[in-house]
Amino acid sequence: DPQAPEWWRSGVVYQVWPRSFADSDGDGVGDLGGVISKLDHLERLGVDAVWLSPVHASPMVDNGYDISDYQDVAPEFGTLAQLDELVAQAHARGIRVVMDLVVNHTSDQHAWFRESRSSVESPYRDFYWWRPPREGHVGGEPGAEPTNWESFFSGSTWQWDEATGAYYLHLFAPEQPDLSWENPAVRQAVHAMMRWWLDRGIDGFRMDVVNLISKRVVPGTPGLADAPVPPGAPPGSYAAPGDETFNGPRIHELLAEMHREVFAGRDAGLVTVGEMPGTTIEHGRLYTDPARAEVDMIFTFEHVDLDSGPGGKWDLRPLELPRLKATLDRWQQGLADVGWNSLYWSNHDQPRPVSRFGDDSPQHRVRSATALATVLQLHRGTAYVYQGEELGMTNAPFATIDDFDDLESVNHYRERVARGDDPEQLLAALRVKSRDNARTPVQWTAGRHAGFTTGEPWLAVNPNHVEVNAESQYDDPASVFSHYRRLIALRHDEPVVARGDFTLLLPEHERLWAFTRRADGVTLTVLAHLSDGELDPVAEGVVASPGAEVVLTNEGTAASAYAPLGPWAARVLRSQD
Ligand code: TEU
Repeated sequence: DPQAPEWWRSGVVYQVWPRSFADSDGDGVGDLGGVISKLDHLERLGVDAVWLSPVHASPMVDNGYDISDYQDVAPEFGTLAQLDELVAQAHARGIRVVMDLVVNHTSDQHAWFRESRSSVESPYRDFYWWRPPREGHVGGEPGAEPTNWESFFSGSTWQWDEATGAYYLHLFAPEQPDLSWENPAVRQAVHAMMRWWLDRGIDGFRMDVVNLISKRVVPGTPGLADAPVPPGAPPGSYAAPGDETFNGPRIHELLAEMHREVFAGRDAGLVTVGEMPGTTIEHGRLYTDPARAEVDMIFTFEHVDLDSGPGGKWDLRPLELPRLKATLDRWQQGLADVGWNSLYWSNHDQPRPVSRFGDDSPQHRVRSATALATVLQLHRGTAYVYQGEELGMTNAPFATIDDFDDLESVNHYRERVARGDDPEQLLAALRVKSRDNARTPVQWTAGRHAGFTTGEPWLAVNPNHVEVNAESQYDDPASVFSHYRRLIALRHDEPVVARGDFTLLLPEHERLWAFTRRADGVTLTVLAHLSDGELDPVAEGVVASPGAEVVLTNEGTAASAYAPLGPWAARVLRSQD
């Protein structure tokens, strides 16, 4: 029921990354007109809400995650009036609209930062983290940075600013200075901005890296501590901060305050989801416990870190199915009695799931995309679908470094090549993990530029749009799109999906992902064979329950409940006590 206050428990949120969704004016960049023009697609899919990645005014150093005006729309995306129209048209179809909230940092072009950097006397000075050089060092020289922290986007997190002779903190790009949430004026300004958006009619926020807003301040100057340097790292290297910035000492207080100041007393249907890398189950329970009133749910990262080694995201590791199952299972158990999970395979920062967790060869692409969707969405939690995932879009065939756009990829490549690493090996890792894989234009048709734009797309369209596109999938019951549609309908219609307990079966099995969901005498059994070949579930140890009926499958003609599973087959069984 879309009117229910907690619609999101059985609901599905569709993420639009506007730059690559649909272009309505032929400039090669997706825009709000494009989103409006595709509301039919979303309605047909059956999603409950859209999460719109940032469309705010921005110099686009990090594709909109660097906001220069929180209360305006970037001209390449459209106007505030169009955003209002999108909200109205979405609401008319029963689809809610969730905005991105990027307030760990602003753009360096935001008025607050321009003011802040202009003078040490500025009333905005303490909106950001300004610090003197390390004692005994000269500002701007290597090693003089206030801490040894390494930025998410390579290099130091500290930028020397000649004008006032101080460093400012940026956990991401230098053009993304971190706001100081220690300053009550920052908090009040952000809360006011959030209320302004809710008054405009939006339905909630996805909060960008919101668990980074409380930095661990230790008494004394500069008040921030070095991160531990991994053993064997050359002296003077930067180190990724951990407890110094993630889930800091005031984080729960700050989120509770935000909830009080912004959400209390408003429409119970509003939804909040905090993006929270580096979060433990213990913190996850605190963040999402309704009694604490912080956020409704969080995005965690453990399951998308399993194919990385100790060297971080570019240090490729093979993915082992038992570890993936165990990770999701731990979160299911951890947030079973309090709290709530978000379920996602992909977003604009992650490679395409069918290429990463499935098999994107022509032979297995459709089956593996649908098997993965089935498994994920029948866990307990709110399900997220990232644009193109519902079409089975794959990673892109990037040939050279010039084919990449994202600053994370490009900075990493440059820094490592300069250090003497092998360019071919670096490229191999970028092809697997670059965020650009998720950012190629959505494939609407088999035609020119996949129907994304009538102009020249800002990032090349994947040539496989000839086979993989929306138009060819709508009326094909065997398509990825049709399967997502049935799956979303099942989530809505079957209360056990939101309410039921979760039991993982055969946790050590390397090819079978099987679990049950149970509530009110109803049991759903999910069986997914995540590999080529054939698998007999009963022979592998699944106990057949009498009277189980197949309610969803990606196998085409319905097999019997416990028949052997073909390559990448997924089957959902329902039985009643
Ligand atoms: O991402 C934050 C984050 O922790 C990661 O997703 C990170 O950017 C990525 O894994 C690097 O490998 C959020 C946004 O989703 C991302 O697009 C922004 O670049 C980032 O914050 C800064 O705003």
